[in-house]
Amino acid sequence: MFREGFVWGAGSSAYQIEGGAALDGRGPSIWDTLCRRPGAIHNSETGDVACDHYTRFRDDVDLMQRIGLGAYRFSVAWPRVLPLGIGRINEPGLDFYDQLVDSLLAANITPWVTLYHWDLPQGLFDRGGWLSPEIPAWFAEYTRVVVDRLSDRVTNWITINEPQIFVGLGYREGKHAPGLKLSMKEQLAAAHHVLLAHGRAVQVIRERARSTPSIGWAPVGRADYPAVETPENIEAARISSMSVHEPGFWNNTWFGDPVCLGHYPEDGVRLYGADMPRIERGDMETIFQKLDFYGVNIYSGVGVRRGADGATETVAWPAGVASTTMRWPVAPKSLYWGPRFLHERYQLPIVITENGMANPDWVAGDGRVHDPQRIDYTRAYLLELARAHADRVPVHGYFHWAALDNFEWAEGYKERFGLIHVDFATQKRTMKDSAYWYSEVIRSNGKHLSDASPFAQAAGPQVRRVAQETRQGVRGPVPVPGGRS
Ligand code: GCO
Repeated sequence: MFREGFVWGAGSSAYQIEGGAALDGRGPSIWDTLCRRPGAIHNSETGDVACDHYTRFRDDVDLMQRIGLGAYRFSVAWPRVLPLGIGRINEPGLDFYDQLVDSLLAANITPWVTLYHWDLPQGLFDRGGWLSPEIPAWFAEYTRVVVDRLSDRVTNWITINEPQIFVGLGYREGKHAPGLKLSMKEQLAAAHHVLLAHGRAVQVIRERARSTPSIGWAPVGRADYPAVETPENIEAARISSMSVHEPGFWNNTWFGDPVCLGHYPEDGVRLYGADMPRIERGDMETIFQKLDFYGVNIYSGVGVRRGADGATETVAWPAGVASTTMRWPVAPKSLYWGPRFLHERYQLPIVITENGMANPDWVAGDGRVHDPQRIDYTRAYLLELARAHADRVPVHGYFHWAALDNFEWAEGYKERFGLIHVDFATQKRTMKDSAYWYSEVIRSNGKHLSDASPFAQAAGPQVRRVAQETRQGVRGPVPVPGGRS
């Protein structure tokens, strides 16, 4: 169902889980700053403590091992390693990642390191942040520090997470850090610097890594798919998935084409006209570095068809469509068509670097966390990913978002994405039903997906078996809850 050696993982990012904001010399980031702005974050919540992963990481790695994760994607906090962003190195910050990597390896979990998941050092923001033409050099310096320290053990690297979102929500809509609403010209300049930073980071990793690296990135994936799979609708979806539709960044190609093809997409260049960023000699060569995989974060998608006039039309969602607590419609086909179209265009192996859902999970009276929606969602998406694999799209891995419930940016702690429930008052962790289910998926390399839904009355041997074992206190191949707080 999936290739041999398929990577089964889960993910996180530093600001969302670490906490320890003031510990061991970490510098402030733009997210610390935004969290203090009245009205910016749900309930005025912050990442100051988050999951307290900074001090509890060993326990968290134990839980990941119990799930059976083959890989764990986490990000390094730039301001923990370089408190001002450049210059002085904070050794205790680096030590933390050293220890995290060692614990993962001891648990047989392969670390996948993201270099930038949105927590820009405030000190660099004060010097211009992503608007500064110097930032590719700053990012290269930071990358060098991390690679020099971790690359004897880390081989999987992701440069930048979701440029579309941190530029779009951070510099355009003002909802994410640094909370700005800038002109299109400035937004495009920031985006150009992001692309250059990506390219410089790839160069640094290739030059300095001590073990042969595998390098990718993790943009968000816009997946428009044929609502009904006719050749005309498939073509309409392909065009729509690979177009710059309107000003802004909700597309694949504005960032994807420069990174993977070496030039900006023509439709975008036409659309932006005089707002186009200044492109210095050599810029596009710097941006266009060989990658080993195309990582992509896909949560939802939209069904389209070819309209009567030949243009692509979006098919409206039916009333009451299944959706998550983020109000993102459940659209499993996005995990077939997204990877397929991206592979067609960019000719790289695909790794799903994020997929998952927010759900109103709580610890039930029986001490467990029942999240059948997450199981059903993930199963349906993974079946579509398996279909992509069967149709020869080289899909090399899948990282569920997220390992733990965490700080969901402007939504604070109200949205729960984890396989592991976190009680933020006590920091108690509880593996959700989905975590047990996922461990079976991993163990069977996906074969478990063809069993009917594990929570269904008629076909729920898995959950029933786990429940039985729990009652009898038997430790089967599937880890059972209890005994951990
Ligand atoms: C993202 C983010 C995650 C979010 C997740 C759910 O890359 O958007 O990487 O940090 O928590 O996507 O919104």
